[in-house]
Amino acid sequence: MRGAADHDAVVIGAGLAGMYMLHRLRGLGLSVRVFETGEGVGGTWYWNRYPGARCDVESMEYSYSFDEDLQQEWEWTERYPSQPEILRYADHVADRFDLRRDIRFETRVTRAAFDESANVWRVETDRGDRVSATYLITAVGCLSAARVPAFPGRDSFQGPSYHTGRWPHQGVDFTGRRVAVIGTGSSGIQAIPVIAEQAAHVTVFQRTPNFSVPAHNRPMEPEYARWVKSEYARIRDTMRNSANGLMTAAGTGSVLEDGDEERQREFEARWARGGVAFLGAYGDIVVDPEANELTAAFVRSKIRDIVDDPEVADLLAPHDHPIGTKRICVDTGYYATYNRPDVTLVDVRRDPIQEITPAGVRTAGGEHSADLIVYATGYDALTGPLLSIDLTGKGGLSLRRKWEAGPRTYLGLMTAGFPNLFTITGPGSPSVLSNMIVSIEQHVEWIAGCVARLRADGIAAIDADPVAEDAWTAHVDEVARYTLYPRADSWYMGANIPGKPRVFMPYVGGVGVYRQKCEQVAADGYEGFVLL
Ligand code: N01
Repeated sequence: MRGAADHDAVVIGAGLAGMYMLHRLRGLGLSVRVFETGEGVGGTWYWNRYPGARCDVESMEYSYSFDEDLQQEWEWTERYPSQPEILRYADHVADRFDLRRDIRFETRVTRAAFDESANVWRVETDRGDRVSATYLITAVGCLSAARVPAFPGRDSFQGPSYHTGRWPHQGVDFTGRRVAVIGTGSSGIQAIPVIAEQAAHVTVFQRTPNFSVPAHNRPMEPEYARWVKSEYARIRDTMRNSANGLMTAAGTGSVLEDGDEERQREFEARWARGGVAFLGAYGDIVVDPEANELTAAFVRSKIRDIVDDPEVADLLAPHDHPIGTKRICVDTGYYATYNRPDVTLVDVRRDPIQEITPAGVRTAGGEHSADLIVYATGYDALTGPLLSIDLTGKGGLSLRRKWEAGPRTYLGLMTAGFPNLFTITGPGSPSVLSNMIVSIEQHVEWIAGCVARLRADGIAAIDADPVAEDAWTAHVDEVARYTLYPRADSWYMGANIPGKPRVFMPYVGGVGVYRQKCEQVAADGYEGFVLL
């Protein structure tokens, strides 16, 4: 079947998606080459080694389900897995399934072009590889294109500076140092309390306050782990068919149906339990503005309760976006950190950053000296990692050109004009709105099923039908508009990147609904795709 290609498939990325894709394709008897920029496997969990880095999905749910022995044998030590523990898990999976022999590390794919005459992808890397493959599968992650804003004078800073998503492997010693942290998204909110414990002083530069709920992390309770393992078949099934890939069902009632006391009780109970499930209290929190405001008001009241200085509490309380429309943060002691005498909050909306100087950060109000700068400034999300590769499809069509006005995909799996190119958790799929590993497994299994079918039927290539793609892209937009999501200047909307089209990129229709749609499409002979 391979014809003239060097490999049946090239997979870009050896994070949790690329690793499983390799395993599945091998299972079909395919020859696979994986290219990975890092020195090791793990993707997000390889790069994000900043202090406090931890997944906000619980350990028992943030793990592969494809291998029964693996899910029974692996022991998680905490309710939420820390970055080092997830990286150990990724390494274990790589060893267990002997994945490394097909992965070329420290190698970035720079270009890939579809050769119509041979129906193959020609792939180039920064190490000079030139290989061809029948299938090209991107497993590049949704939040892997780290972004440091182009502050004037950025390179003049005399001390070290680090982006949270490109953290040095040997770690950073903050002892006795004055640290500037720019950014208060999930990464900043996790890192700030841990850095503050070590550093002499921390100055936090906040542009937009974020809503955060407590994690209440704790050691894993062995009886709980045993129970989940004994019920895994049922629990995984629930997760796969849920709205967001989690095992706790989201509420379906309305915030507005409950009286004040009942609602307060519900929010308190969720707050005490901790984690992202807070937003699952009711079904209309990210849909109905009034329901949303009542929920937001509860979190603001918690911030005021925790933070001693009312002015600082006011600065930390978000007012500019509906709760949940930017990814809700999950923290350990974040708000309480501002009660420390050695932590200062600078509101850069009122007092903007003008430049980075050799000695620190200058805002309109003056210079804030620092020995070290931490950029917790986020990512060019979803499209960024794909467009950083020079991808060319049929007729010399470049993906950058095609997506100039925003990503266009069919099911987030393929984009018309780029035959045999599959995008794991691409824009237009639930991806970042879900428990990523559930969405990764669903995509990997769908793609493997599709490839098996193409090979069995002797079909050289598959492409998205432009009509189906238009309809899906419109549907993704339509469903988002039904919610409050488009109201926020979030990275879901591309709003954090100057000049990026303002488009809601992930599919908000729910993991279970989306899975059914994908399965139906396959069962109907790949409806909406063109078989070449
Ligand atoms: O990035 P972000 P992140 N001047 O984009 C600020 C996942 N994740 O790395 O909001 C000043 O959320 C920016 O301000 P604003 C999770 O999905 C998960 O923190 O643009 N400030 C914002 O405060 C998450 O959502 C976990 O006004 C500037 C911050 O930098 C996603 O990754 C942990 C600025 C960026 O926040 C990204 O999170 C970590 C500028 N010029 C990450 N530019 C867990 O599982 C940007 N900012 C727990």
